[in-house]
Amino acid sequence: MSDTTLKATAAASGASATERFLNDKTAAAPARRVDTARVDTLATAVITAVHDVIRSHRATYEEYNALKSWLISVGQDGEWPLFLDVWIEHVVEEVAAAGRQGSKGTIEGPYYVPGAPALSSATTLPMRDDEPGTPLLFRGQVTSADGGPLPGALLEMWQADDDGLYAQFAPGIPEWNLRGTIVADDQGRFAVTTIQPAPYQIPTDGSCGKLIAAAGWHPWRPAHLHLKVSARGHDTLTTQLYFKGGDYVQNDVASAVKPELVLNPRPSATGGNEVTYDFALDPVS
Ligand code: MBD
Ligand code: FE
Repeated sequence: MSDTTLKATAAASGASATERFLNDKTAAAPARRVDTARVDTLATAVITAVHDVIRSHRATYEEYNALKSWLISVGQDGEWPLFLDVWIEHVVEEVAAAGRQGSKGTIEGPYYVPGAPALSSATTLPMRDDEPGTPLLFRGQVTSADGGPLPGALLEMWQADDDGLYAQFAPGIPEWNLRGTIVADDQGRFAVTTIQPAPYQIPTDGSCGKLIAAAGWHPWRPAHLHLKVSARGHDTLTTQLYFKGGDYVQNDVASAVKPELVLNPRPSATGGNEVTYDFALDPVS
């Protein structure tokens, strides 16, 4: 991939992710409804934790000013959604999912867009005529945690392409490419043809990329499929699925891999790969 492509991607994806979050009524609006006592508790705990780091590591004015510059640039680049979802969200998800009976989930990340085109239960995700990548037939069943099928369950899917880029966040990709809302059949079953995504690289020219380079970390997430699985009377499951043996499955920069989320596709008779994966949703408590 050329440098020009990467540069365009950092600027475009940061601004688009910020705009997408601010327009998300369910995610962005509750900020105004967190009560005073909780804000006091949480804000005091965060500030105190920072004080402790400064004292225990003898942080200098030079380091304090480097932090100040960097925090300002994260906002200027529109990379707060990326920063938070890569380094913080996995712990929020861990706390939120404690006590769940059904399938494991993981972080949503910055690139979900609601309202992807509706597709039938046996379908192909929207893609270009010459979409690069290994074809993947992904099928399974959505049930309630007790095993009962959930007819008409919805599977919202989104993923990167074979260059690791997401439609709506990277330039030059058709809207809704590799995004769709699959309506499961009367047994909760689905069969989706797609292509296997490539690993995702945090843009190297934005603030998050600069932090990664400055700290000597790597900027990669393993290849993954994103899903939100929902059905009436059940909690929506936000998850990601990875590919066994793939690069960065053992060292995801976003710490979002769990053993239950790793697929092991096998070659299919029609060329490409196929894999079965079932989802169990918790009834609303
Ligand atoms: C991604 O594609 C992603 O899924 C997350 C969590 C963070 C950055 C990019
Ligand atoms: Fe992703």
